[in-house]
Amino acid sequence: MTKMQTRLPEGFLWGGATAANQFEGGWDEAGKGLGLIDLLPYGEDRMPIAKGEMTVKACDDAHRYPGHRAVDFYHRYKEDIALMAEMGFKCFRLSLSWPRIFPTGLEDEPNEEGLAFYDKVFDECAKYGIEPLVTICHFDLPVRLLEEFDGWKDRRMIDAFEKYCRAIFTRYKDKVKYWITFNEINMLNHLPFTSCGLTVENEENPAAVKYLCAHHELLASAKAVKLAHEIIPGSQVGCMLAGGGFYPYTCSPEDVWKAKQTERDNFFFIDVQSRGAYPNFALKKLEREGIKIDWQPGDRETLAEGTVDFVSFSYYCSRCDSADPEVSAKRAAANAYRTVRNPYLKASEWGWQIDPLGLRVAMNDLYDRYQKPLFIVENGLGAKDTVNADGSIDDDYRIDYMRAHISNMIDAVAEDGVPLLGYTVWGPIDLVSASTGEMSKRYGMIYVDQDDQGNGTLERSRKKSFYWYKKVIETNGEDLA
Ligand code: BGP
Repeated sequence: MTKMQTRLPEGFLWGGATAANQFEGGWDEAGKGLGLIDLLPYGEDRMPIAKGEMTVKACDDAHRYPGHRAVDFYHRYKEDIALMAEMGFKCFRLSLSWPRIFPTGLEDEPNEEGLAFYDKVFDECAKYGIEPLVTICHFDLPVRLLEEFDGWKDRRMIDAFEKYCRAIFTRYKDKVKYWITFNEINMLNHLPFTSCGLTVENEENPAAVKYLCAHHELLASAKAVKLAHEIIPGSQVGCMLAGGGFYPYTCSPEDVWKAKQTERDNFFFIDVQSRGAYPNFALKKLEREGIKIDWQPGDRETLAEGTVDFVSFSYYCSRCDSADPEVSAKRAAANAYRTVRNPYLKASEWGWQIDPLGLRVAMNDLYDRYQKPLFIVENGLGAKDTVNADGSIDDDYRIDYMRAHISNMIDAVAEDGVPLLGYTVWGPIDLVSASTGEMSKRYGMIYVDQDDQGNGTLERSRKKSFYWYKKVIETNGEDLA
């Protein structure tokens, strides 16, 4: 009989998570090409573009692009990784910028300067014993591929992605063991441009095009898993879900059924990545909606051969669903897509509803469904911080949020037996918000001096939560006080 874990296991991967475009800056340095996310401006056009409702092809002078400088990890990686090490990080989740490595995506050979940058980052991590967890594609791809192939609509994207994967697996095989193929793959349904470069503005049937892109991404993901296992023996590759369960608004069977359907739609893509085949409910749904998947010979085998080793997810909030149109109309913000407001929950300043127990629910649901180890790769509170006269920052609200979530996470592991590889807080060093492009929506335990207009020294300073998280890591989650 296997011994049930009573607390978090030894070697639990505590850390923090970032994404290239929100963190690195250096957007046109050392041969880097233009990435789709470089086109996302600050201001009122950001959301329509992210949702694919407004077409953009290039940057212009009328907009400001906060991702171009982001918070300059590109030049400050040594200082930043030293700060993470000081907090005791065991793991640093970062994404690679595809256009830094293949500037247009069409080259035969990768950009050596781009590869060399991440070598330096990984070597710096190794110095402190920090395990990198690498997202291969976090809302990113070379803009040239959009022009050439119309992005993920075209099957040739799979080859472009495979070429990119081969280059990074080969180069970093001795430095990176943990990989994630696509960040929040289900975001494709909600933010199609941010997620995969898809503009639905002029599409007759947006849903059909989304599923076409998803099919290609799922094949690309499966090929990447197989390739990683071939090139890097012992590597672990995960899928990634924008997580958080859907509660029925009431116990009426109609509400329960509605919530179940929404939740299954949410799981669709990671069902494929975890189990190696399209789930029946999705096949039936597509059939009902008259959407044909472009199955080519070998596709089914590719999916079956490329199932992931672990299931990773972000968790900021739970969601709610109702069959009643009147209730459905009362919506709250919830990480990119709005949800029925849950009257039992309080919300963050940005309206995301706070539900620590929901994390335990989500972990149990995911483990029950997939029976694979989980990895919480994003969690945290986006909040405004005030800098005191002496430079200190008392972010007790952030500590409270993290304490409550970590406590539920430990219960899921220790009381429910859910295997969990690690926990990486989103944006441990303040970075640019994906949804709003703001700096003032801060997740960090390390403050970055920059405002929403891009003014500031970019200097880093430790918040109160820095010392709190350090202690949590030191005690492997025993001391959450
Ligand atoms: C997730 C994304 C991240 C991150 C986070 C917080 O959806 O994977 O890139 O930004 O949400 O969202 P926001 O920055 O909009 O507050």
